[in-house]
Amino acid sequence: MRRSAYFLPTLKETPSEAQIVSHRLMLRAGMIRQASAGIYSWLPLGFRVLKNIERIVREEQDAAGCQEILMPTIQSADLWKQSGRYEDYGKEMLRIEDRHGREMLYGPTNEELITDIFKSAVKSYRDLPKLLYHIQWKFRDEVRPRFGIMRGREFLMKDSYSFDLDYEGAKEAYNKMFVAYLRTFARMDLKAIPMEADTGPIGGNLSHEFIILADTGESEVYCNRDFVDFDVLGSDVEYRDVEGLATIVDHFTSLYACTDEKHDAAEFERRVPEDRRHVGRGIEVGHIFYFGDKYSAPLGAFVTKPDDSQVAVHMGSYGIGVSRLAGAIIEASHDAAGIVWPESIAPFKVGLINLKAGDADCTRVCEEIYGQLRGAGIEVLYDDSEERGGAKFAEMDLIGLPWQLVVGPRGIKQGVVELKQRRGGDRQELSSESALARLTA
Ligand code: P5A
Repeated sequence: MRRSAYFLPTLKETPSEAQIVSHRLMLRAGMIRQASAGIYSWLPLGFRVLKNIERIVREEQDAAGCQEILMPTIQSADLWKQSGRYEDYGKEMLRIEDRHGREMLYGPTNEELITDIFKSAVKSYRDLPKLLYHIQWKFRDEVRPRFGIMRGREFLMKDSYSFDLDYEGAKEAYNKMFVAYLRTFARMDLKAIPMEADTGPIGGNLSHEFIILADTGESEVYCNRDFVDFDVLGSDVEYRDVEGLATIVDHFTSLYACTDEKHDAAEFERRVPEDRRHVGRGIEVGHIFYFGDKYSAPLGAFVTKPDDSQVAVHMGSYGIGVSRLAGAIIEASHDAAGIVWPESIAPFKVGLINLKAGDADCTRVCEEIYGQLRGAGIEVLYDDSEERGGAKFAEMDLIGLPWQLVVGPRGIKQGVVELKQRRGGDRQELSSESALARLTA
């Protein structure tokens, strides 16, 4: 992509309405624009990031055997009346009336709808287990939308739902998602700690929030520091290996980690040695629930068992805040100059800077490199604009691409270009061939 053609409305000034660094940087880097309170448009740079987050989430869900579907954003109120949540959800639910006077709503979550879909198709234990997910916009009329897309009213969620014959089956599904979540966040260079949590309006009695430690987070957390040392990407997970999954989950759940609602000061002191205790704040990027027959019983999702009796299926639901993750990753990875994207999430891998756009040699070398990078399938943002060098450097640092390749007249005379790594700031002068080899390796 050529910078001169790209829709990248970066801001020089720090927007005064933004209270936390990720919100400020997302606005300054031209990733999002507010449409109304808690509702945002995603501009090209931000949209690429959102798609990359989605891709990783999707790959890990698919690997765990979860099948993708797509449910609508607008739902009928009927199912919600059957589950009893139409009233319970209160003002957080956006209620809509259609032209025929029918009560509709903009879905804040999909337990009711998926249970209805499942019920119409599955009647026997033979068709279990099932794991389904979708990635869809949700609406919650939050009292205090804030921090940009972190706590929005409209936000993108990945939500999965599991259906099993009994508690043991449901716990296996829970463990699968637990491990898939550890892997998903690790691939984004995030350390997300599973913490025992309250279930709120979703319900049930077994639940973990996946939380990234950050001072700007909205959750208050208490945990054992030993979480920091576990490598979940070290080996591939075999999702059919029920024992193997349980071992990983047991390792995590044996360590103390709770959100404030579940925190018990006496137990914290008993279970965690003083030098391992961590008390702080964090950002909730995922939340998983087991709630048994809370929805299947009232909505009539029963299956026949081998002995021909009927049982309401055991269900769980598993959410990831896809749009919130864009902000969470920035909170976890930035410096004074701007965003520092992990490679897996970066909107482009390389920023190619032409230091003197009017110079024939600089432009020739840049065009050559640009063509070669694109030919090698590398995503590159080529700053071919007439701006000053200083402004180009500042903007590249702000938008946080992992690599910067700088081409200037002085270097060209010596046959070199400069390759800078955004994280850590390492710079190296080398031939354009060597730079290409590094980037395509
Ligand atoms: C689980 C999937 C649920 O809704 N039902 C389907 C369950 N869980 S949850 O914890 O309420 O939400 C799941 C994740 O969505 C993100 N999230 C938000 N992101 C941005 N703005 C919001 N207002 C918002 N509310 C929830 C969180 O990451 C949460 O873990």
